[in-house]
Amino acid sequence: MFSERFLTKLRNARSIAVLTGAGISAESGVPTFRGDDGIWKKFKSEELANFDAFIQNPELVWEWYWHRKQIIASIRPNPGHYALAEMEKLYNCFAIITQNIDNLHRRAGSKTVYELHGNIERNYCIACGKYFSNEEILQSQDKKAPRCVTCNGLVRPDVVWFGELLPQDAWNASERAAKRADIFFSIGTSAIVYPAASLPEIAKNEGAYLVEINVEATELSLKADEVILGKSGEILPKLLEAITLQFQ
Ligand code: BV8
Ligand code: ZN
Repeated sequence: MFSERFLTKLRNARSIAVLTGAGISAESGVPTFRGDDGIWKKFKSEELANFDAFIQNPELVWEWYWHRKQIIASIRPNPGHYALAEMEKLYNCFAIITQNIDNLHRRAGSKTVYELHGNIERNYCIACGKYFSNEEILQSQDKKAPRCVTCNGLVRPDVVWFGELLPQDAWNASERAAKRADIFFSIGTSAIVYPAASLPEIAKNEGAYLVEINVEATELSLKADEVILGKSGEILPKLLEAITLQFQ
């Protein structure tokens, strides 16, 4: 399944960076954004994942996020998340850079995880910045548009919306990881949302071996050194096995 060239790279790699998108969580039951069952289908991202839409219609945006919070609360990591958590133990320098907000990499045991687009399990007040867990906002009188207990400001999910800057430390750490990677994986992402989608090229420009794992070709496929077509939940356990054999 894996080329000799790739297996040699895996044996000699010192540093690995992995960019993941919605596709790695698809087999856990989390709908992707742009696939046939894509959650953008029902709603247009412009209507929902941006600050103005939130101010104009917090109830509608919250309806969408409660729907996703429910899905994410009911699912578990899949073999792809677990395989990456095991792979991390085999390399000195291993970072997961995720666009996902579902917290599944941490729940699978991955230690170094940079969340570029936030985390749906956290929420904060847009007026005073106070953080709230999902449990805390469930106490809120008005669940449809939860308010801050301290200053009565609107509470929002702690995710990065379109037109918003990514969290500075997560971005800086991800850029550093991409620049020093010997192998850069792009897994389960359509690679069209920037600036996250610029990381594979940043890595490649610094000499990384670029590997894409996806069920179909993407904007990135032509630039990749290795394109492995298939489900990440099936491919990653096989990749872990191949790497483990390399180190025996
Ligand atoms: C910013 C969080 C700047 C919220 C999300 C024109 C050109 C270039 C850029 C722009 C432009 N116009 C606007 C921009 C900027 C914009 C952008 O990139 N837009 C795109 C759509 C063109 N970016 C931004 O706005 C970013 N901020 O640029 O700020 C700035 C500068 C100065 C001052 C102020 C601001 C912020 C972007 C973050 C948006 N937030 N999500 C939420 O989740 O609710 S984006 C959303 O898309 C998710 O985070 C998601 O992760 C991300 C990317 O999608 P994917 O993860 O790739 O998911 P998708 O469904 O697309 O693909 C799934 C893939 O998996 C598919 O390829 C499929 O084949 C594959 N797959 C499916 N099943 C499997 C599988 N693969 C393997 N195994 C399987 N089983
Ligand atoms: Zn407040």
